[in-house]
Amino acid sequence: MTEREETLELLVHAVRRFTREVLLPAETEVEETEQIPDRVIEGLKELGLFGMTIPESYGGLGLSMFEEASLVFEVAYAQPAFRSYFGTTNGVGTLGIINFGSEEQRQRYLPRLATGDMMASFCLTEPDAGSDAASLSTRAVRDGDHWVINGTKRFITNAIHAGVFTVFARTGLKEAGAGGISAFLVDRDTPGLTVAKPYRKMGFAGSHESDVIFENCRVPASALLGAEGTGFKNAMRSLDHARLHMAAVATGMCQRLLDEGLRYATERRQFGQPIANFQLIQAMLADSQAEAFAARAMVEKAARAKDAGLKTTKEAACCKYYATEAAGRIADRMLQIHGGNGYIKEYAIERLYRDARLLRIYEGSSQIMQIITAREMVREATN
Ligand code: COS
Repeated sequence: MTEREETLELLVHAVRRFTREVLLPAETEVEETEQIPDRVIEGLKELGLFGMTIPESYGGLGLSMFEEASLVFEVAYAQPAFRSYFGTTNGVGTLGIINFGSEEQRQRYLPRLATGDMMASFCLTEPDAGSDAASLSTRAVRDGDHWVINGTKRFITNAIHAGVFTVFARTGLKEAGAGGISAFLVDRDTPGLTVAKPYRKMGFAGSHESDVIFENCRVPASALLGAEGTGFKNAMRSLDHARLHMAAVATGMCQRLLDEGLRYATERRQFGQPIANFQLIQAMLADSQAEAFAARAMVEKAARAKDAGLKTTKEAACCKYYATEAAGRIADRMLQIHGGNGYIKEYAIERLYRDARLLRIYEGSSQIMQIITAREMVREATN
């Protein structure tokens, strides 16, 4: 085993222990209060999880995709709001700064993001631009050595906590489509930036999503992230990474759902024996185990390919599609195993079932993952 592999093993064990000892016991509290307790946030910071993707030279852990996925499998065993809390800071909210930011921008943000002292959000989605992200209508107009941003962003995770927002806005003509979109780093305290009250949701209690409104929000020319007109492509590159991360989240959740169902099936007795003895229950367990195993194997293989420098747009879309759909099917089967008890709030499965539903929608719906996969297949076949 290399030194790096040994360090990863230690980290995985530390995160597993934290998940079992701190996160799982806090789940009910988070569901009731809709807040992540301070002791949990401190623990996440101590483990360095806000800086998983940030290079060590800026204070982060500098993990490879495989290493990141290995930690995410563990932390996503607990309800997904915990992972969401640091997810945007080492994911879409920060990847753009790491990959396309100037040295000045990196120095300005990354060290604080790596420690969790500052959080980051990613502002792409709009009320009328969801799956069709390139149709966004937020505008940035050049005014001397400033840009003036106007528009509304929707469902922005961690907006109420974020210190910096990566904002996608149209700087070119509408006809320029994706090529007319640029990205900006906007500080939280910039006049003209307003964060609305978080939405009330079906699940994911403790994860906060809000609208972010820009009204004549003036940012300096130095806030432009990457070259003018490259914002959309850069967003897609960040999403390629984030979708693999999200597939790892779904994989962690598959394991948790499976464990909840298996525990219940071995403890619950009907017809004089544990229901796990019945073949129709076993079929649900076996199908779910096979899918959880496949999801993990897919994520690990795609992560290794990404670390080897290969383009993994298709693989990331396949993984996100498969792992999140598997989590949905497993959640449904495990709730079925719980019978009437699965429908009441005393059992974690009721909550996890609602949480799992979002995985197939956010960071690109299953239908968008199918489209990306098929487009890449056609492109490869015809090029
Ligand atoms: N990496 C690099 N470049 C990419 C890319 C990727 N993964 N995906 C697209 N691009 C480039 C394309 O090559 C194209 O550039 P050229 O014009 O130079 O060829 C440009 O970006 C536009 O791409 P495309 O034509 O594929 O854009 P579309 O508008 O057809 O749609 C989808 C692209 C549907 C894939 C995109 O809008 C999408 O991902 N939608 C879902 C958005 C989403 O996930 N939202 C969740 C919230 S954000 S957390």
